[in-house]
Amino acid sequence: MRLSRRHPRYASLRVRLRLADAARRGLVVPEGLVAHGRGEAFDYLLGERTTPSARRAARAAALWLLRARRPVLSVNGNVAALAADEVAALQRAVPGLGVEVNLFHRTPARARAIARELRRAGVRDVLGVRPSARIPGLPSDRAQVDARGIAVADLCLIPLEDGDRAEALRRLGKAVISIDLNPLSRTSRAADLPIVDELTRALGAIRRAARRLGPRVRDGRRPPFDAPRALAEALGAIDARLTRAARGPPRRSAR
Ligand code: PTJ
Repeated sequence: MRLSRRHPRYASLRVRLRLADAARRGLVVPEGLVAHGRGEAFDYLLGERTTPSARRAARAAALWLLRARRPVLSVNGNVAALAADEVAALQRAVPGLGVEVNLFHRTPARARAIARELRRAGVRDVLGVRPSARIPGLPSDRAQVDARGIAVADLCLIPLEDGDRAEALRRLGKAVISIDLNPLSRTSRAADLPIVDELTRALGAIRRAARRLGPRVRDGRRPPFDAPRALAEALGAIDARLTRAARGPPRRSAR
């Protein structure tokens, strides 16, 4: 299908094409397309841009990642399809960042295809293709993890995650950074550091912040982050947009 650059929703249509193509290649499950639609709806309400609050969260996330002993980024089908290049770039900016395939709808073939996509983009040492440990108390396939990755991580960066696993990771004492456009989701609410922003924008913002901070900030404690405030600010941004829209289009002055 050919898309016109002049279409007012060109950027969004391009992303949809990319996801649909990834679904045909078996990277993304049909449920992933539905999840994307939910994300798009929240992005629309947020104004399809990174809010100042999300930018602050991304900067804090960069510092947490640089100071972690063993940080791991969890990758599912949607993340591989939309952001494989950004994942590779973030791994370059955060030395020691593990990248692990972790799937809700897991088949060995799908895990291998996602790992291939990540390697093609330049990700080094992809974990999770052959899971070797389990997160206790989780019934879904997302419990299957890599003994060298999420199982031993002190910090997990979890984009487009489900609430059950976010909560299970926290119960294990791991620090959790989420990327989720829905500030009301259980994942956003469970995270120690929720980033309410679109996946590729958020990964890019974290990478740029990590590059600016550089390795000199490595030593030191993780500074506290006010997660309830970040979520309230995201809801406030949505509220402000809806309130403006409800007032109707700006009146033309009668001159
Ligand atoms: O590849 P698999 O098998 O691991 O499955 C992946 C999906 C996404 C299907 C699975 O994790 C799932 O069902 O996720 P949920 O529970 O629907 O949650 C996805 C969350 O991500 C929702 O809150 C969406 O609003 C949000 N979301 C969707 N697309 C984006 C997003 N957040 C940020 N950026 C996006 N592009």
